Formats: sequence, C-alpha cells, structure tokens
Amino acid sequence: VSVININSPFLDQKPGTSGLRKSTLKFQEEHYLEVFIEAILQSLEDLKDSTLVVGGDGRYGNIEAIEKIVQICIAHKVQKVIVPKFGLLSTPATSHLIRKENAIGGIILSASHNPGGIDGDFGVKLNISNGGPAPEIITNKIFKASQLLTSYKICKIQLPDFCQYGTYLYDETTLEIIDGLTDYSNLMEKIFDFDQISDFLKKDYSLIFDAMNAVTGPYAKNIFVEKMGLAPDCVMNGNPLKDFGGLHPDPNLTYASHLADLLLNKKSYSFGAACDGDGDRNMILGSGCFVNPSDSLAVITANTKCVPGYKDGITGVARSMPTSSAVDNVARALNIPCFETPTGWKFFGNLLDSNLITLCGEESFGTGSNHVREKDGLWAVLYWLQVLAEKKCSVSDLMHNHWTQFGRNYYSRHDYEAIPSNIAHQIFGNLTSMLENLKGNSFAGHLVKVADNFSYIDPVDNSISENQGLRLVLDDNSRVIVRLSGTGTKGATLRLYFEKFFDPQQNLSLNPQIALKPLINDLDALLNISKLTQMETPTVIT
Ligand code: VG1
Ligand code: CO
Repeated sequence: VSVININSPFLDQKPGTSGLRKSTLKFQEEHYLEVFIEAILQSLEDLKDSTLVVGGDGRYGNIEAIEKIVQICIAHKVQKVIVPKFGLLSTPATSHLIRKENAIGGIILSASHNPGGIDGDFGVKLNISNGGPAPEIITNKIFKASQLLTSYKICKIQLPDFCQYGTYLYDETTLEIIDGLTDYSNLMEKIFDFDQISDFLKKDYSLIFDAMNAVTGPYAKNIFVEKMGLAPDCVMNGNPLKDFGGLHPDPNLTYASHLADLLLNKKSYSFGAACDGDGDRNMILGSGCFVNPSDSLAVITANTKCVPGYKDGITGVARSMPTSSAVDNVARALNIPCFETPTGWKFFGNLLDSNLITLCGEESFGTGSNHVREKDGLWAVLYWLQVLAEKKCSVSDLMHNHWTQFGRNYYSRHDYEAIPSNIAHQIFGNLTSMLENLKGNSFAGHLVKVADNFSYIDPVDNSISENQGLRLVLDDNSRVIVRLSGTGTKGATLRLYFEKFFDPQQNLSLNPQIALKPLINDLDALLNISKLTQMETPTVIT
C-alpha cells in the first residue's frame, strides 16, 4: 500500500444534482479521481465488513477509473468489491445490485446524459446502502473531506482485465467480477409479464429502442431479443462505445432527433423509446406522438392495474417541483398522497424507504418505482409496453383518453445550455430580486399567487433543502419555474419550465408551445432572456 502525497488539495469537487461531473480531461488530471474516491471512502463507515459495487456506463476512462477505485478499495481494506464484466453497469442496475448484495453503497462512473469521449464529460456518483443517490448530508461531507485531502492510499497491484467472471483475493479484499445483466433482467421479469409484451409486439405493433451507443444496449438486447424473441434490429445503437459514437446520449427531441424523425415524421414504428448514457432516463414516443415525461408519470400512475408488479395498488406518488401537476390529478382521483420534492432523485429515497410512495418521477425524462432507488429507463419502457399490450391501443389514443379523463397539463421546458455563467446568474438574480413585487401583480393575464424560491422539508427526516428553484404560481394554477442546472460542466445552463392546465372541455390537441405562449412571452418580457443570451430559441425544447 502506498500513500501518495499531493501538492495542494482540490477545492472544486462539489457534487451537483447527481454526483461530481467534470470534463473528461479534468478527471484525467493526476490524482483528481483518486482524491475524490478517497473522500468518498472516508465518508463511509465499517469498510472492513462491507461490500461496494463499482461500475459505469462505459464512457471514455471507465475501465481505468474502475481499476484505480479497486486499488484504493484494497488499500482501505474494503471487504468485497463487486465489478460487472467489462465494467458496464447501468445506474438502475447498480441500485438493484447494491440492494441485492446488501452493499454499503456503489460508485457509478458516469456523467449520465452528458456527452462522453476525451472531449466530453466524466462523472462519479455515489449511491448509499438503500441503493439511492447519496443525500446532501453525505455529499457535503465528501466535499469538505476532498478540500482537506493532501494524500490518498492506493495499492498499485496488477488486476485482471474485467472481461471474464471470477473471484480474486487481494490482501483483505475480495474482488468479484460478475454478470451485470441477469440480475436486472430477472428483476424486470418479476415486475412485468414478458409473454404478454412479446405477443403484443410480435402481432403488428412494431418497436424500436435507441440505446444511443450507451449502457442500455446489452440490457435491451437481453430483454427484447434473447428473452422476448424479437428481431435484433429492434435495438439501434446497441453497442456501448467510449464516445457514444459521437452522440449526445440525452433522450430528448433534440439529441435523439433520428429516433424522433422515425416516429414523428416517418411514422415507421408503433412505439419508440430511448435511454440516456447511464440508463436511468427514458423518452417515450408513439407513431406521430411524443409523450411528455410529466404526462408519462401520470399515465404510469393511472394504469397500475395493467402491470403485474403493481396490481395490489400503490401507496402514493411523488414528483419533483418543476414536473407538471399531471400526476397530482391522478393521485387525487385515486385518493393517494402526492409529494412535491426538489429536483434530483436523492429526494425520493426517504419517501420510498418509508413506503410513503410507490412511484415517482421528474420532468427530465426520469420515472421509477420502489423496485430500486434510481430512476429506471428500461423499466419505464417496459411499463409503457405492458399498458399498451393490456389496452391494445396506440400511444396517441392512450394519451387522448388520459387527457379526456383527467384534463391536460400543457407543459414545456426550455433549456439554454452552456451560456456564459454571468448571464445565467444575472437572469436568475434579476428574477430573485423581483419576486416580492411580483406577488399580486398580473402575469400572462392572471394574478401571481405565489412567487418564491422553493424550499423543502423532508417529511421523513425533517432535513431542509433551500434554494431549489424560483417559481411563479398564477391564480389559475399555471406555473413558471426558473432553475440553474446542477449537472452541466461548461458555463451555466438555464432551465425555464412552463405549465398550464386545460380541463377536458377545453382544446386538448394544441401544440404546447402555442398553449403556453402567453407564459413564455411574458417571462421573456420580464427577464429579457432572448436578448441577454443572444439566442432566439432555446438549445433544447421539451
Ligand atoms: C438534471 C435534471 C434532474 C435530474 C438530474 C440527473 O439536473 O433536471 O431532474 O435528476 O439531471 O439526471 P439539473 O440540475 O441539470 O437540472 V441524470 O440522468 O444526470 O442522473
Ligand atoms: Co442518467
């Protein structure tokens, strides 16, 4: 075991919405990754009796990082380290493995939906023993520790390549190289009726799944091709590549434009879906129909009876604050509680652990349930397929029937990505200082009922999280929300969220950009966003 000294501590290892995310080059800097791992291990207790899961989404630097982490774990006498073959493990599969193996936690090497490769991004996420992302108390502790570290311990021993299964003993640490796929697909098989889905898909209901050259390719092939017996070409971009083949593995209409074109313009398939780099996000498309992720959560909640894993009912639901209230309408009808949390999956952990909720989701293409403690892209895809197989209808019919029953929450998110930090902070600061005066004033033809910076008290441990996003709520319950992203690595990303409810008697077939126009225009008039950013349109519109 060597103790490596470094000249001056790193002061910038503050985890964001979901782990520490930096450019790949930053993570290639000498000692940078090692120090962060040392800080993580110092934040965990009882390493000597513990199991740790380590895997990643296969992006540039994945295997090298896993090697270093295993060597640092050996130096810290971690009892057992579990690594998947080829180092590939999706975020939801990691969450499941942590729970199944009673591990103390897991380290996921991923910058999720950010591009990969030497010019892209890299990241490290820590999940704790419940399988979910580490809460702020722990990430703050890690950040503090990282700023003080001037050395770390490592055992620079030759490790096997991670291409074969096996068990190895190094000093007091056991290294297990396992199959990262089977446990996860078995879990899916317990929740869903694979036969019903595959029969449906073989009878004239065509599927295309886009893995975006990222981690879900092998999982999707295992489930759709090997288990369900569908033709291999139902999975596109199915081989994980270090740079995702140049794709930006963020499943939305801008970055998954090829898939969007196949479904929305060419109408070549009945159903299309995509996942992000680490497999926790999902986009759902039908022929000629895009499903807004907020609506997806509402549809999932309204249709639990179609899915074997949830037939016995659900205890409650939760959504992040910027997610539309579509799911609230369903929860009210089902007479179950609906919680509103800050952005980021870590806020769902306590609610799931205490069985206050069964399902949860975010507007950012994330949906999940109590089967793991992460959002789960393939789970959402299978859920949708099961509902469609049970109802035998198209995605657009399902959406229309849903809106006819519950009304439609027109919703859109506008992202201004990687704009100059000072501009983003200026816009955010301007709105912050206007909040007090906006209350009672008119906005988009309505009175402003609430104008505040969202803060959250966790109902389980009473911890408080402040400054979680600026919001205006109007007297018709329309909402406008402004946040700064906590996952970007270049400049700053400004997110604007717009929501307006139409009841079933109103027009349910508008383009959301038209339905929301008064809100969009008035926010721009208030904050001068297009002028200050010098952008006529946002980078991404969802
Ligand atoms: C974004 C999303 C948020 C999500 C987070 C992590 O955060 O808005 O809803 O939980 O990414 O997703 P932000 O701070 O950039 O808005 V992932 O797929 O990166 O783990
Ligand atoms: Co992700």
